[in-house]
Amino acid sequence: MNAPRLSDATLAALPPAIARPAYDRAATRIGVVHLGAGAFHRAHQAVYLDDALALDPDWAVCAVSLRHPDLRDALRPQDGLYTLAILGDTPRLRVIGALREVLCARDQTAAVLARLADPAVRLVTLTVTEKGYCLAGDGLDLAHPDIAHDLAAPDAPVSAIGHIVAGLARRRAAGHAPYTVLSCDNLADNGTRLRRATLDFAQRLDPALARWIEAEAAFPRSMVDSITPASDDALRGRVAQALDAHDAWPVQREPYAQWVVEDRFCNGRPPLERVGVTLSDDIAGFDRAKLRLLNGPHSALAYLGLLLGLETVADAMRHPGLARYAERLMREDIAPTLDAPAGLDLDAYIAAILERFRNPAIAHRLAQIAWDGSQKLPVRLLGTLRDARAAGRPIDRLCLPIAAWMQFVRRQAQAGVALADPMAEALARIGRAATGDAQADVARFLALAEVFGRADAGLASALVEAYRRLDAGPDAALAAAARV
Ligand code: CS2
Repeated sequence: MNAPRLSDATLAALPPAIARPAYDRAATRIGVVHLGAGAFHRAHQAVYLDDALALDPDWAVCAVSLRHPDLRDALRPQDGLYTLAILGDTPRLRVIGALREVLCARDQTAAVLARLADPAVRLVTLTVTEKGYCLAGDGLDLAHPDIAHDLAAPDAPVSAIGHIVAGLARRRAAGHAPYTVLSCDNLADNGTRLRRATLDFAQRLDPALARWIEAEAAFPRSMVDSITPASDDALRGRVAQALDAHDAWPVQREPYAQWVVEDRFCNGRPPLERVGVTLSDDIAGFDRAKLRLLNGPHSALAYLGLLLGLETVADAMRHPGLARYAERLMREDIAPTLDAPAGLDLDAYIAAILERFRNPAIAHRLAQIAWDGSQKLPVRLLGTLRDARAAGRPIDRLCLPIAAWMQFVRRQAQAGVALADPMAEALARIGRAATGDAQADVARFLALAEVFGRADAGLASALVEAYRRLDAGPDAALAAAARV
């Protein structure tokens, strides 16, 4: 009770076991604007940049939430400081100082655009999740309401793309160099797709601006990895006790963290290679391996685990049938679709991921991973499924998590529970209409071209079979899949 608030003024008084910034915060300058200031950014990129600030003071972060003021309001009284709990065998707590400014774009548009225009800012990073890119096919979804809004009102943007272009337009007008735009989301070819979307937007606005961006700006691709469960009461309690100070919004993650970045920056960069970031040319190999072998099985565990009444990833890995299924899926169905980049041993990579999933020190809720299935399944599982079919391999095991997602949607919709998904409305309609007639239910889902593209009869019948099996009982369905 009445514990002091974590802030610059109280930092020195924290117990010695709490790690803290190894540099003078006041001497740092904001060189990075981050769009999408969620827990993942604060547990991952901000931590690398916190290390980088001890080597070069030019890369402090202005973290921007696009919509919600909560983070700004929580961190403002804390001077942007927050605690990261690293949860492995021995939990460690560390106060991160990299965020020198936290803004909410919705009510601070002018401040955000001024920051983006500031020549001291040389890097814009993003974690806005799959849906934040407003993509349709290979390019930008011009019909997306946020994009339509930003094209009509480019000086009052709401989307990430609208902000990126508004900032670049201001810099060009002022004769400043552009910034590098670095996507840190779980999307294959994230930088390439972001570049395409940015150019599509700029082209509609001003073709000369688009040409300038195309020639001068850089959009490196990156792969990010660290399991970051949402902050919960257990974390807040742990942090309050250890700090003897109040932190309104700590974050948590596992000890493992990886960041692989394509070394294509247009306006300088932080000393990333000195703080554990891998700079690589073969980013596609890494990002495909991670999306398919970690995120794919994660989503599979989520939908199948929820149907089994389980709560966390560690619980799912304690369910013998589900754990066995996940491992077979990874080794026999997913790994054969990958060309491992030099230096990546797929067997060891799979073993390490399974070990991370089993981590008993974190409670990673399956319900969190189940969000946004319509956006996640195409990048995580449907590409693997397509490749497996093209190679003539069996697809029964791969169809199970897709059918489990359909069953999950059906169950939520029929229980009247709102889905966290940008396609929630369409999904709820499909879920409510489901009757248990597998053929008809699956056909309604497959009609979602945004998710499935053009699904053919072969895929449909494999999914119908998986859907039917799950209806008869997820345990039996898993046992059958593990036997195939
Ligand atoms: C998870 C990811 O929530 C999810 O969908 O699959 O956030 C996953 O934990 C990270 O990508 C790990 O790097």
